Amino acid sequence: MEYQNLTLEERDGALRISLDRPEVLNALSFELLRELNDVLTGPAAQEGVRAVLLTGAGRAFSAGADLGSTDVSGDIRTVLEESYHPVVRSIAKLDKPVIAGVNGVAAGAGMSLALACDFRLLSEEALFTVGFSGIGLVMDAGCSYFLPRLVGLGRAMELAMSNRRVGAEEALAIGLGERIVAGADFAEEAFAQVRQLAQGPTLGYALAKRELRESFANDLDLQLLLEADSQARAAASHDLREGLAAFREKRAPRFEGR
Ligand code: LHQ
Repeated sequence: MEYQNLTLEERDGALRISLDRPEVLNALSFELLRELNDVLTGPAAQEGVRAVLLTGAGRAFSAGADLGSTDVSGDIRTVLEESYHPVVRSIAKLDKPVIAGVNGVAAGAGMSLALACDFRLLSEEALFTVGFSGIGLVMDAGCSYFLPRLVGLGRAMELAMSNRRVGAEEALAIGLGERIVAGADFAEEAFAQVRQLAQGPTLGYALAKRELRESFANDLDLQLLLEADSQARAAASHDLREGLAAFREKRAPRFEGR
């Protein structure tokens, strides 16, 4: 399928999805969101793809909802349920790492999208702003779910109410991002790191993703059961056998993701 608002590149088992409307800082139109969900449930879900990088073309990650085409005083519930929620759910459900490459500003629902990913690589130009309060809206598209889980309740409150801009260094310090990728070519360096991840034990990553994502809703007993179930599946994997063989033979493992 041809995409008008995204650029895809698949290399070494990793898929890079670039939001590609740089003239409006990759603002999220309905069409872009439809295409993004199509990729997340189609090409990204293929077995040969073992890690996904979501990033932005040009100088922004995403400036959030396309204020040119989104009627924010219209039926916003339906807009969210039909256009935004499928994308957030697809990222959570994808059984492989989905990494945000935050190359520039991530505002409003653009920030929500970055927070919905499994973790975030930051360029030195990364800039987060909750955005919503600047125009009289509230957090949506998962922001109020992920933000306090990442930075804690008090910081989430402060960021939501101040609407201030958080740069890469502070983002790293407070847990909005996990790694700064320095250097001139962020797009290539971040992709290289995600391609490295694509060589890992993908089934194990998928199980870990589920363990961690569900841990906030589970009590200790449920979480211990989930861990035991996950470990039983990991223990039956080809990659465990390969990992043990590589350890015995004192060589690097060649994981196949199964
Ligand atoms: C834009 C946008 C944009 C369209 C820049 N849309 N064109 C609401 C409704 C429904 C469901 C889902 O969720 C939501 C929540 C939201 O996401 S509401 C939107 C939240 N985002 C914002 O409030 C950010 C709005 N943008 C800005 O404040 C600035 O553009 C930032 C701080 C991101 C960047 O500033 P600058 O670097 O100075 O760039 P710029 O403002 O000059 O923008 C460049 C172009 O991009 C410009 O177009 P132009 O034709 O003048 O060159 C902007 O109009 C356009 N653009 N954001 N969200």
